[in-house]
Amino acid sequence: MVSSIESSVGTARKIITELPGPKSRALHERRKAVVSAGLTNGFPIYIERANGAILQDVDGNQILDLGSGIAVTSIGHAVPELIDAVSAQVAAFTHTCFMVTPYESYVEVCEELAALTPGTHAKTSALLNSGSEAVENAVKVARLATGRQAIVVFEHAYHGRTNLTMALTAKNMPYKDRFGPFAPEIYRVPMSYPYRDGMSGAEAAARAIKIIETQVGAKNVAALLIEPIQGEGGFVVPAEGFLPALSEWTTQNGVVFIADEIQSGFCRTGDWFAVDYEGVVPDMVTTAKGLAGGMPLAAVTGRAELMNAVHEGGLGGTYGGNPVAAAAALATIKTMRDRNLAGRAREIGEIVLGNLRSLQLDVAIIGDVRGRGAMLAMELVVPGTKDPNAAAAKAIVSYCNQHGVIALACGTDGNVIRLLPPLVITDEQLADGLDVLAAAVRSAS
Ligand code: PLZ
Repeated sequence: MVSSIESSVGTARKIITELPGPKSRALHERRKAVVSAGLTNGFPIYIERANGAILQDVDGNQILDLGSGIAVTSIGHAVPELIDAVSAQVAAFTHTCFMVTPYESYVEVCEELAALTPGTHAKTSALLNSGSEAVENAVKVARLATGRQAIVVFEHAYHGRTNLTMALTAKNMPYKDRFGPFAPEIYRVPMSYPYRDGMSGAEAAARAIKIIETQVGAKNVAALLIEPIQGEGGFVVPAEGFLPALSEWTTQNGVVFIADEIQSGFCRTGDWFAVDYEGVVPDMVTTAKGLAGGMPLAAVTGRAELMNAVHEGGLGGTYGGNPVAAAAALATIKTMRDRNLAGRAREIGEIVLGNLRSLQLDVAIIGDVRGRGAMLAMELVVPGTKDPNAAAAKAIVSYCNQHGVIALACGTDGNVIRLLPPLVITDEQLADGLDVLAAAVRSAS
């Protein structure tokens, strides 16, 4: 078994060169000649191998990963179950195209999705390659099944970078600027953002619904698409009651409620899905990222009557549900179940929220600390105000990187630091990362 080869990656952060080191810097020069300048690297250290929550770069530095490749490697790096499942599948066959000749693992992944996503109704899925593609397909199906066109999205939303999903995404720079024209029939309404709007969930839902009803018309709306906890837009956790109220309104009005759980799903928030927290049952769920432990796989899972309304051949793609990615997903889900990673996410949440809240008492730049499970953030402000402090976020990320910790910024105003550690991170690793983060915050204050 490939997994029995012992990893050479240690379990602690260890910095042996300046960062990025000489080999990374040389690779970065090579990159510039051949990789589009449109792609940036938050932290240009080149990775050679990884294990658990530690990345090892080409210069031999060991970096603590508090980002999981943007919420993807939730089960950690180089997990034996995943290595074995993927290796065995590569040896068996790598591709047939599910639309040509099917295979069992595709069906098994869809069975897992039907069982794990909220609600006991009959559900079917389509497997795709990326989160953006899953969102695109959810919108296609919702429009076809309802015979309506309008799609309602929220302020600060992020749903992808393809043409349709750029239109669904809120933020102009860097995602949309000069890439238009964008797809029509997309309407944006205010999100519940307790730190900034001070509204209850019910009030914020009423505000959004009023805008939909007066400016779009309920009967024109095919779907309401929402991240139950927003990701790129700033880890905005809506006030309690917001999601249930919207869900109820969609049910009353024949609107498809689509939960985009691409970042928040698969144990990240301490449940299989973020909507589980308030018992909301979406009509459709989009998933990707954490689903397959790093292999590219995404899915739309929805009520069978919606998903099956599509004519034969209406959904598909060459690689969607690729056998290697499907094997990775099955190993990932099993690992999450066996190791109770949802429970571990809740523990991580308690540790980190407690830590950041006490730090907040000491410094003036942390306006808000929020999150659930292992999807955690602090929003940085100019002291004494609520004005976004993107400079502080930038300084904190850079300090963390210089000290061998990956932390990511996000937010419409770029002023939020988010933590998305692998759920297998140890208490020691987490404490180490939080120490570096606290030093970074103090140095930026
Ligand atoms: N929906 C909620 O978080 C991807 C994007 C990073 P893809 N988020 C990371 C970047 O700058 O491109 C995401 C998400 C939510 C959809 C997507 C899109 O998923 O797999 O990146 O297409």
